[in-house]
Amino acid sequence: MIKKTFGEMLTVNALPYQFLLPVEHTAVIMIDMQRDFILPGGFGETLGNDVSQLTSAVKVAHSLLYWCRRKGIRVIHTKEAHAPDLSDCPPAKRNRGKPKLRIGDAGSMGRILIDGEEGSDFVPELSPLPGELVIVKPGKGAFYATKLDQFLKDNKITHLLFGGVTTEVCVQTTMREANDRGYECMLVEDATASYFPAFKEATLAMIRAQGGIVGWTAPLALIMSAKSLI
Ligand code: TIU
Repeated sequence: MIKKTFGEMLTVNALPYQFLLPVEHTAVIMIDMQRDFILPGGFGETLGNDVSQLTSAVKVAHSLLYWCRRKGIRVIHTKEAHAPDLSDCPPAKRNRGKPKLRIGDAGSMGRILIDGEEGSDFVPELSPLPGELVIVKPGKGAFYATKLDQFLKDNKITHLLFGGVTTEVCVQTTMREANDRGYECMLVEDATASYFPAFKEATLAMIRAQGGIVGWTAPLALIMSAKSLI
């Protein structure tokens, strides 16, 4: 009877304490696993970053997506990318800093951070499957100027798992806003990465401090070995 009402509930030994995961009401949001951030020649490298820092998260993110698909957990992918005419790119974003190439300039994987270009596409290991939602976002957060919140509400999603890059920029911005919007959020520790390992560790600590002020964190192995309550 309970099972019919609530469906399967997993208990994850997360930090700062146990995370209850209602399988039917959970989605995983994989943030910006694009060539522009992960491979040489893209946006991340033009900003002066060592993109090799992100490679270890790709394999774990792949395992996370396949575990979610097997469980029937809905998979959502986001990509940070702009329209070819840059109409959705604020000048403040394009003009910031002294990158080698700016957003919209021609690079070795096409125009930097432009939707439809090779660099804006996902790394092959993390390509969406047919039917999975892809949110194209002009900002760091996945709620700003997108239909993400409406989609989650339409599908009765209350709990979110997060992976992707980079931990302290697009992942953290999205997770903080999801938390404000009332979603129960857990970041999968080894399915996310930063160009700055210390920033990743600080972000994980910030999220779970103060009794889980932004949410929970757990490595993928603890999620995959979670016991079912019912
Ligand atoms: N630069 C950096 O760390 N990240 C971004 O610009 N976007 C995302 O995090 N996706």
